[in-house]
Amino acid sequence: MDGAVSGREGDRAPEKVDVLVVGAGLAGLYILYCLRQRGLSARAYEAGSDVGGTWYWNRYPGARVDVESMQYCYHFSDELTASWNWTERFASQPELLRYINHVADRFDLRRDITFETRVTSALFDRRTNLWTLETDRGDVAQAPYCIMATGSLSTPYRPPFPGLEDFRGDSYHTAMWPHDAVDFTGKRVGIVGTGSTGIQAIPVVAAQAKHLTVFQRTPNYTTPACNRPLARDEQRAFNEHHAQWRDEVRHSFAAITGFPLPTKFPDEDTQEERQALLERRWAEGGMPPALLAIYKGIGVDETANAVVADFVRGKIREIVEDPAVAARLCPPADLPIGSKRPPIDTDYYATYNRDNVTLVDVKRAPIERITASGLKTGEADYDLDAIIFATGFDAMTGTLLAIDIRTADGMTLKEAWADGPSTYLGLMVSGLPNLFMINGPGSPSVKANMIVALEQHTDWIMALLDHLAAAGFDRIEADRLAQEDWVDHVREVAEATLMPKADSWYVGANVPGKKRVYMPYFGGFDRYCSLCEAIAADGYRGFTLSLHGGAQPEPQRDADPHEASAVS
Ligand code: N01
Repeated sequence: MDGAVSGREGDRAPEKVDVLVVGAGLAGLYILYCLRQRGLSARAYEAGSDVGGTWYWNRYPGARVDVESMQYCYHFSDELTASWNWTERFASQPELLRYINHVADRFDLRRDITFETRVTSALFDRRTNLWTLETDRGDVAQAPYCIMATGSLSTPYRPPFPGLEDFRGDSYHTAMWPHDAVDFTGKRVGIVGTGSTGIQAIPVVAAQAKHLTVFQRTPNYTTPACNRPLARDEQRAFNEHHAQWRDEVRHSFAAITGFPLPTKFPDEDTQEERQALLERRWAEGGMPPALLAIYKGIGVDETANAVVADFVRGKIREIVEDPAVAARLCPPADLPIGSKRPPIDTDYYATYNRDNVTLVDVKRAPIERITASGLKTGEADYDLDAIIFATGFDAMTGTLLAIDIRTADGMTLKEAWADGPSTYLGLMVSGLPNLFMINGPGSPSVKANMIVALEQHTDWIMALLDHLAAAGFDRIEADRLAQEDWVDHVREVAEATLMPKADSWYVGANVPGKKRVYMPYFGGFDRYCSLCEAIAADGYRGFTLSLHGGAQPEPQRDADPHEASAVS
């Protein structure tokens, strides 16, 4: 890789830098940019052979973003914004990857990244105040600070169906898609999974394959993306108001704008008014809140939620010609809309009207095994030439826990998270000084526009590094009690909503044995930003700042953090 510098030649001393970064996706690149601006040295490690993270790995047919392209990009530089024109309302994966490469080139970021290298361990020594990273290729690097920019959905999950090694056809996981185009022409293809990924891939694969069999366990609600080409004028108008947009987005619930906020509860409208409004929003399509934020209360009240859920079920029955298939596609009444990640689609339900598409219910008759010629459920054998696993990720914690993160005095992340992830603000873990997470569990992360969220996290960390340097400190640690308060707050916020009801990856239910904890912070991006700002302004309340060794810490805050709860 051009410009990549490796620390791996022979047994030489560890590479020493100011900050270590794990991951060169959208977060890792922005961190490198910010560190460079400050004159701080960095080494980033990236498992892929190039930049891009999610958009590097997820190359499956139909992959595209579901936040409008103009919003789903960096916003730290007006010049950068002006240097790029999106071609579609919702950009496709190839365009997103071109954009990310454009950013890496423009700011010459690759020279701090070691590619095709996976970090295997991270060890903090309190005596030296250094993190030491080791990689699967023998690199060793040290720095006082380490930032995990490892992504929320970066460890693919494939259920351990027996027999995959016997399969004579080709198999794919959507998050490890080959770089060369895959041609399904003339093939009998099976796809397992109808989450956001399956819903995007199914219409595209169906249009190419001889036959597509969809193995669905839980039917999903999806609404029309209404994707379309983006006019230059729209981009120009957006760019002209970029500063204003940045301010608006900071005060928004999910770090996106562009849909009317609800003003009424559903029962404040008549049945006819509700139907007319829902029809209008369905026809306009767009980002998930276009329909999910149509009325107040949809996220917290089952009756309000059912107004939208029933409407979508009605649409499924309207679009899908075979009533038995439509019934199979309708999500059950006890699955609130929005409690699983709400996808948006292009022709998803209509795809089931094609003669070459079959929908198989694997809730009723689960997949038993992969066979030499295809796949076997409790009811039938299916002959297939290719199987696509759109079965998701070990989300939010999987990638961090795959790295052996520990301190020399015996604290390990694995043990700390045995009962589910505990963090302070989704930024740090008590007991692991100077280690930061971007979009970690306990932060808005996957419940917000991820790029706006990663910029906010990175900016907060950069301001903190400036503060530490100016104040003569070199260590920060989250206080245990502040962390406990935060974990309680994250749980209470989620429990006041319908969100934890679904067996979703948000609660880890998709990975057998994973502790059930609602992982993202669902209190709103706006509220979260205000809290982060207030905590920093209050001398980093809930954190202990110190100078290692020598003169002992003048903790900025060592009183019982319950006194001034971080979340008050
Ligand atoms: O993964 P998922 P995904 N037998 O976990 C099924 C982001 N994303 O890759 O629902 C049979 O949602 C599982 O069934 P069930 C987005 O945040 C964004 O689709 O558990 N089926 C489900 O249908 C998204 O939420 C974009 O019953 C099995 C599917 O596999 C996240 O990535 C696009 C099974 C997994 O769905 C993950 O989405 C794509 C089994 N043993 C993704 N195990 C955009 O920006 C699992 N399944 C648009």
